[in-house]
Amino acid sequence: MSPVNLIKDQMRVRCHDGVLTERLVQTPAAYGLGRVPKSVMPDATVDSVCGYCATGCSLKVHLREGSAVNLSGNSGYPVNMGMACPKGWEALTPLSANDRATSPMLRGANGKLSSVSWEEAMDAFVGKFKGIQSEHGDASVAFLGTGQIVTEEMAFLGTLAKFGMGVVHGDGNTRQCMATAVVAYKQSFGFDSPPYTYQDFEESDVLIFVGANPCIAHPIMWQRVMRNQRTPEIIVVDPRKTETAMAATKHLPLAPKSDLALFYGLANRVIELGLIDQAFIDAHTSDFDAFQEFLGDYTLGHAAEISDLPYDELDSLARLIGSGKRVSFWWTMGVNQSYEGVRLAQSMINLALMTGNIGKPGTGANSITGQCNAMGSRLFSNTTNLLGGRAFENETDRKTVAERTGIPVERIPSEPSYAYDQIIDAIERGEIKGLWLIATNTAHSWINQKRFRKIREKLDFLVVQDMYHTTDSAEIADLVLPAAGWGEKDGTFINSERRIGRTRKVRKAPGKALSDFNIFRLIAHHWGCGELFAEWSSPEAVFQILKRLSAGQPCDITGIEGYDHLDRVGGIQWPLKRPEGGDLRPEGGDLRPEGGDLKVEKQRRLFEDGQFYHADGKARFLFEAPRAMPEPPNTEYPFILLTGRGTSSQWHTQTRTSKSDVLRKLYPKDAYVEINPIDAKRLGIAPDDLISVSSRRGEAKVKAVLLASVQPGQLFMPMHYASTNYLTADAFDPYSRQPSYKACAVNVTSINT
Ligand SMILES: Nc1nc2c(c(=O)[nH]1)N[C@H]1C(S)=C(S)[C@@H](COP(=O)(O)OP(=O)(O)OC[C@H]3O[C@@H](n4cnc5c(=O)[nH]c(N)nc54)[C@H](O)[C@@H]3O)O[C@H]1N2
Ligand SMILES: Nc1nc2c(c(=O)[nH]1)N[C@H]1C(S)=C(S)[C@@H](COP(=O)(O)OP(=O)(O)OC[C@H]3O[C@@H](n4cnc5c(=O)[nH]c(N)nc54)[C@H](O)[C@@H]3O)O[C@H]1N2
Ligand code: SF4
Ligand SMILES: [Mo]
Repeated sequence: MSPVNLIKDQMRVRCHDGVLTERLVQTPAAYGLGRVPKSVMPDATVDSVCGYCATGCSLKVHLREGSAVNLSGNSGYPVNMGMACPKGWEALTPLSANDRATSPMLRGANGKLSSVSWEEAMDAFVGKFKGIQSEHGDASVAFLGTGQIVTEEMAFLGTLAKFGMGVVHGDGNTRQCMATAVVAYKQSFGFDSPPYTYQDFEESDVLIFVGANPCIAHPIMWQRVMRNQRTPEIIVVDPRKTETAMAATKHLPLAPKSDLALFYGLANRVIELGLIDQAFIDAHTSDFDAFQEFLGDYTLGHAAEISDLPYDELDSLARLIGSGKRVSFWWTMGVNQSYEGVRLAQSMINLALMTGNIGKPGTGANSITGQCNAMGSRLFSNTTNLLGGRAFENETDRKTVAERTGIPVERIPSEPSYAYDQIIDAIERGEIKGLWLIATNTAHSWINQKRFRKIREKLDFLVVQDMYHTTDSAEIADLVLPAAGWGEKDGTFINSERRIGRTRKVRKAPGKALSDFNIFRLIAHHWGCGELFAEWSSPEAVFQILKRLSAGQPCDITGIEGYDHLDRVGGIQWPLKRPEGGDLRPEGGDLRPEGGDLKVEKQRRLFEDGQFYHADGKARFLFEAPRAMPEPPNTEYPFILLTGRGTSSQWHTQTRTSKSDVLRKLYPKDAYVEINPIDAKRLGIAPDDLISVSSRRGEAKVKAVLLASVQPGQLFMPMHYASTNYLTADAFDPYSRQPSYKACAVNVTSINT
């Protein structure tokens, strides 16, 4: 049995319906995890939020003489209740890998990277970037950040680069991931505000997962679904029969990219059946009439035809959505990573609004976030939003930020940043000449790698700040800055349900590696703008600045005292406003004194009062005709390539997860493509054959895995192997500029014969 099948079978056994309460990952011993030799028995324990996915599980890290020796799930935390997935259990292992970057490295005259001191590294960083700026203007240096460092570091990076170094354009890998949800929520609700709390997984009657595979990508969220005692209907909308689809009560294997027509057809049918919540629509939304008129052309019959799904099944779904039961929509990358992702996300938001499924237990139009701190990046990275969800173009916003940071307002750019793809295009045009990558591996994860590699040649100076010197991006850098990783530094993450949790230093970083925070301090000093950041002395000091910046915004967290408060109550969801008068006294049921201490309710959802963040307090219906697929299959490239997560043990570009012996046993070593057995037979492809997958941009030679879970005419390749993005096409959502990673046309040929 191939490793892929082995993992899938384990999944099937553990999460098939009928065993709803069984836990997927409750037996770490089966993986050989959590064991410690007697000689290193721990003498203390601290809690720290996991640094992989946005679920935000809390781990108990066991220490000996101040250094981590092993870890286990934290049963007292309201997110994971003691559970953790294999990546979490193995979180400490990648820290000891022998390819850690332990010293700065500079590319010398011989073309090779070699170790230099921090002094030399800073001279090169400042010398090169200032040189480029003086020749080509301040905006000729850009940065690309991440959703995987602590919020305090993200805020420091964005503020240092933009207010300190004069950089105008900076974006992050969250563009690849969350931009669609951000724009959809902003337009519909008036602020980027995922409304749910994880308790909603347990309190919903109907859970509709769209383009989301939580069994693999968010295994502990899936465990929360398994705890639902209401015998829920679980519907998975995904072209593939994923692990989650197998575990659901209903799988709708729609034609790829037919979702928008599908959801418009469902909305049309809900109206036709008279199942809307007119009172909610009248009181809390605007533009419903225009939406209703628009829907005229999008009948359920049309939806069935475009999506290739049976009319009767869709009719039942429309009736279920309008049944008055608690219905929740959950979406991830199958929605966000689309050339029409924003309108697609809004088509689900529209359905939730018109049936009154928002602001109540078990409801919501809910974007699941990806990386451990995607939400921190969305609010505080100072990339496309000015700190705290504000706008660079808005003078009042700039003044507020200047007042609250003490940084002169003239230093705040008044134009918004280019998006990731626009930064890449600007490099191609010769407009951007210096690029700084922080905790992201662009040379593997960005779309259309062949083009990116060519464009890289146009850069005068590429700096990569990473834990490892062996990543695809570090290998093509001019300067590598060695960074501490998760577990080697302090700060906070914001998880998918808006919960701010603490992550901790439990080990010393190797060699001369420094926390990103300290690297930013060093750069500020050498750049000559250190005095602007005098108050930015530690992560906790920055947390206090962020609190100030959040005041009055929907993400107001002025009611959180500090790190100790987060520890005491098990993470805190935003918003938590400081009561008028300055004292942390009870307000609106959020803060309750209990035994003298302040206690925060463990689960809070947004919009319980029906008030949204637009000036009129109403949510908006947004809609638009579906667009044509940018690269539909044709006779030369007859397959649609879907990409995404392969197993729960692989993380993105694998710089961390490939370092664990245990995790490596849980996924296939070599790149592979999943192909339907009917197509394989027609093309003479046998299991494990090496085959060629080619697109208009490049070719990948990968192993064939024959699985009926992909439909004929479609292929699936995990993103964890570098070859995948040599095939993908640069197409983007026009509003969010998020790449459409999940649809390009490819051809398949057998190369064994
Ligand atoms: N183990 C593991 N967990 C992870 C990650 C990881 O790398 N490894 N990464 C984290 C991050 S950053 C993210 S963003 C999340 C991603 O989490 P998910 O979005 O759940 O994962 P993906 O596999 O990228 O995509 C989900 C599904 O979208 C489907 N899809 C493709 N095209 C369409 C379409 O047209 N319509 C519909 N309805 N579905 C479609 C794919 O078949 C796939 O099953 O996972 C997070 N968790
Ligand atoms: N084809 C295809 N491509 C995709 C996707 C897809 O579904 N299909 N998904 C997209 C999505 S949703 C995402 S989020 C991206 C992810 O893409 P990337 O962000 O490029 O992926 P990672 O492997 O997580 O890269 C993080 C890098 O940061 C380093 N690192 C980890 N911790 C730290 C730290 O604390 N400090 C520093 N300085 N470095 C650190 C790691 O070693 C690693 O090199 O990929 C996108 N690419
Ligand atoms: S589910 Fe996500 S947060 Fe929880 S242990 Fe696994 S990777 Fe970490
Ligand atoms: Mo992501």
